[in-house]
Amino acid sequence: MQTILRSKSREVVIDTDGPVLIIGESINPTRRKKLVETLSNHDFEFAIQLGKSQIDAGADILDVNVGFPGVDDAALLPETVKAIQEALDVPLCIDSPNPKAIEAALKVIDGRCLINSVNGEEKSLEAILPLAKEYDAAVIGLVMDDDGITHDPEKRFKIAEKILERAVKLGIKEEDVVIDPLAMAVSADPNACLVTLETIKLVHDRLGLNITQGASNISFGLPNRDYLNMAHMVLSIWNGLTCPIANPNKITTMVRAADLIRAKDDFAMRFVEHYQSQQADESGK
Ligand code: THG
Repeated sequence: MQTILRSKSREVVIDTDGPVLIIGESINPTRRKKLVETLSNHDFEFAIQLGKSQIDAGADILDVNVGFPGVDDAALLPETVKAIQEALDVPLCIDSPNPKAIEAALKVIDGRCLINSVNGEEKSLEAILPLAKEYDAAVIGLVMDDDGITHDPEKRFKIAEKILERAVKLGIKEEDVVIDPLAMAVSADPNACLVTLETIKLVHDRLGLNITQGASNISFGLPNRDYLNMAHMVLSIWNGLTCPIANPNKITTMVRAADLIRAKDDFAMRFVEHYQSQQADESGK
């Protein structure tokens, strides 16, 4: 199954049979005061810089989230999208809980983006899926619904199936639905990661869709978070994760290693290329 995204001049294919692609998470004001300050002043240089450094570190797609308290994201998200796509030639993943902000961003997108996100709530399905259809975008489906978040993988799978059915009914192609199985803190619930891993496997085996996931949710409240995130990420990749939302500075080497081990990187080309590009960056510093 192939989800095809485009920027001004490049096409990026998220392929269930291919290597893992990385959606760079860093254009997100969570714990980035400087991003809040600069975006509030309609100064996009810092956001562009964050995008560029993620591309250099291995990001294939950039998540763009401008959510912070008091923001008018229906105005700021399209403005940010315009500035980023003028400077950088990678497809975008537009990340907002506000359908008005999503629609405003879709209006200015150059190419074909990923909407982040719809979920199984009736209100969300009705607001977001018609936008994906109208503006020819792919869409991430979060497996939660009007009853909240379930801890039963079969129930999470059912929500994924519902989102897919509703999308297909509107004329959205099934390859344009990317499922997020939800990753929760393992410090709060010992089964949290297992539920996510099993959901990934069910969606992969039964629906064959592309699968995304935030990299760092599982490790809240614990030390050595990067290692925990990486262990979870490798197991998720083995079960069918194809496009994590993560910090490429932290996960690209591990992703390349996992791809090589899974025979998705003939003659270790991508693994070695990444190593060499990191060496070049080091000596250039
Ligand atoms: N699923 C989907 N979309 C999502 C998430 C998800 N979007 C938002 C979030 N979760 C993923 N994005 C981020 C962005 C920033 C951070 C975490 C997740 C963050 N960064 C820290 C910082 O910058 O200090 C830590 C960075 C790091 O560990 O490298 O907190 O789950 N569909």
